[in-house]
Amino acid sequence: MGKSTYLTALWAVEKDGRSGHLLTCDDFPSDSSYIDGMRNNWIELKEVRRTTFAEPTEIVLPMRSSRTGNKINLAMPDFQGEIFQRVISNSISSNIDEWCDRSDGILFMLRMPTTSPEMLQEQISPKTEPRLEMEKVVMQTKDIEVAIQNLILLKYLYSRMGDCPISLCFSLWDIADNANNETMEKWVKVNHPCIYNFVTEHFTKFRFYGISAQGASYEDLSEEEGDKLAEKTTKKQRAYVYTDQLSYDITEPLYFLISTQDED
Ligand SMILES: Nc1nc2c(ncn2[C@@H]2O[C@H](COP(=O)(O)OP(=O)(O)OP(=O)(O)O)[C@@H](O)[C@H]2O)c(=O)[nH]1
Ligand SMILES: [Mg+2]
Repeated sequence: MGKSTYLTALWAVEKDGRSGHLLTCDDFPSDSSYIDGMRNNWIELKEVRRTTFAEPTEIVLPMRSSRTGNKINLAMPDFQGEIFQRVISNSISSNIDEWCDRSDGILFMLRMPTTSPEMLQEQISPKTEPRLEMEKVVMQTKDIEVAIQNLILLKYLYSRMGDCPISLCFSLWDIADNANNETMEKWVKVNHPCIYNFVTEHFTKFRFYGISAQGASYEDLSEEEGDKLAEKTTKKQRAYVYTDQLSYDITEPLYFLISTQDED
């Protein structure tokens, strides 16, 4: 969750090549109509549309490293989240396999549902109707716990791409619960130990990020909050990433994937 919004924020912030971030645009993509359309929504604090197409749309951004000046053509797919559910049900399209084969690294975007104590309470409440006719219940992909779905996806990516660099990003970070300001690595270890273990045991080059591509939730924004966000948009200080501190350089998770290639 949050893939298209992140790509949109990236384009909106880096488009003019003057951000001073690790990566910034060096030229215009050959066709920017797709991301330009979403960018307008992002600037106006409106949701980007749900991605409807099944096959990945390739977005290629010609970028430059501010460390070395090297030019880097960043190719990223935007696709409907459901595509990966096909990996889980073992019906992977050859297109996805091909994407994996020609990629240098993984930007894995996930959002884990937060389970409130009330919800748990409800599930075990004696008032809850027992599930009748159990023999008729057919297990579906959507019934698999989100953490397990993500593990299956990571396993597929690892089997296809091997030990490549990976940035594991928790999206919608502005509404995440990290009251103690733990470092991202510690937060993932404590809150999502299965994912933490899989990543650290299989990949040598990994980093964990929190990403807020919108800067805030758009729901119930007061006029004042909207004005503040608009001001941040102008200053390129709305979207941010978090590792052990907050940074407005949302190219950090991408740069991490290619940093070993970006040498003088
Ligand atoms: N609070 C908050 N909400 C966000 C953020 N990024 C995305 N969202 C919301 O999360 C929902 C999904 O975001 P998308 O960017 O469309 O997610 P996606 O991964 O592209 O989803 P599909 O294309 O449908 O697979 C939308 O309602 C967004 O408004 C964020 O940084 N903060
Ligand atoms: Mg999308």
